[in-house]
Amino acid sequence: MKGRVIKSTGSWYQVSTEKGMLQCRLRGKFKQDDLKLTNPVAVGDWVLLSLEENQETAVIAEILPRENYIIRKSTRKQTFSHILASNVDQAFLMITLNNPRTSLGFIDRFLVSTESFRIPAFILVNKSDTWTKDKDLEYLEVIQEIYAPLGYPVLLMASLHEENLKEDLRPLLKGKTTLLAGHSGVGKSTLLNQLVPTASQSTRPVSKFTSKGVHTTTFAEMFAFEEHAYLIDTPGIKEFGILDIEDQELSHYFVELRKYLGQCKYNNCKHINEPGCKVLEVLEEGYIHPYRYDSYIKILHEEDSYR
Ligand SMILES: Nc1nc2c(ncn2[C@@H]2O[C@H](COP(=O)(O)OP(=O)(O)O)[C@@H](O)[C@H]2O)c(=O)[nH]1
Ligand SMILES: [Mg+2]
Ligand SMILES: [Zn+2]
Repeated sequence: MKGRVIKSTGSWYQVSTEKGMLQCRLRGKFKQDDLKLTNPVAVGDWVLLSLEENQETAVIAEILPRENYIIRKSTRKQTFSHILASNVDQAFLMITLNNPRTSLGFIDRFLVSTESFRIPAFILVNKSDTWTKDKDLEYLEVIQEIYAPLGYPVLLMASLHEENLKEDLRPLLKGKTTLLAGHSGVGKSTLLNQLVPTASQSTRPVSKFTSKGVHTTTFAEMFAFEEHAYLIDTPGIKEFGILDIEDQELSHYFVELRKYLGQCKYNNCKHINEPGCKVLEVLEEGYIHPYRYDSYIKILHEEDSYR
């Protein structure tokens, strides 16, 4: 029997099948290609099951090949990664402009991880009701100026207050599995509760003292928005992992750099300071945003084990 993992709570997995929801577990160890993972089975995985004798629970016999996946660094083991979700059709990155401000570096790391699988990404700028200062609006302008022209739609919202979000987002969500990601406290669960009232995901105020949201969602979980449309709520993420990307490959995942690849003098150009580098040339001419180039260089210089 085939099913899709919609929730994991450590040792048990909730799997949606044609016979309804089944509690499933793993038997033995799974071989995980070359990935060093802290979770063998991820939300979004398609799996093959065999029913146990009681007919009420099942064993996951096989994980079907993943079309794509989004990972983050394990919080416990430095060189390990944790698959947040797999087999997603598109990703919503929710961000906020203040308390706390989502950094451009964080956005760019996320976009590298979605681009590596060509997963379409949207940027949801939430809590629009709190934008009172010039510096919020200036930051918003920078975000719109950078990402919209690259093909990442920038949507503004106030998930706590808007009534029509469900209708507004319905055309985007239809027929797709959508990953909802972002720092803790930005309002992901609040949005999810608007879209899927039965989800009743717990939400919690951002702490006044630290401006850091308290973790209320500990595991990713998938919810049906309507038939064939799913949303995956993820726990707040500090950093995304970028796995197995070679130096020369990284620029493939910056859409605006990708355009110029093959035009540098050296075919192994990393676009740092090489002579005849096309990327540096167009950066100079203003065709690449300096903040994006900055992110590129920062990710390039990170330790391999962190990528
Ligand atoms: N002012 C304002 N607060 C919001 C909005 N959306 C969510 N919040 C609040 O932000 C806090 C964190 O929300 P939550 O959905 O738990 O964030 P999550 O960690 O991303 O799931 C809660 O106190 C929400 O009520 C919004 O649009 N405006
Ligand atoms: Mg949450
Ligand atoms: Zn170059």
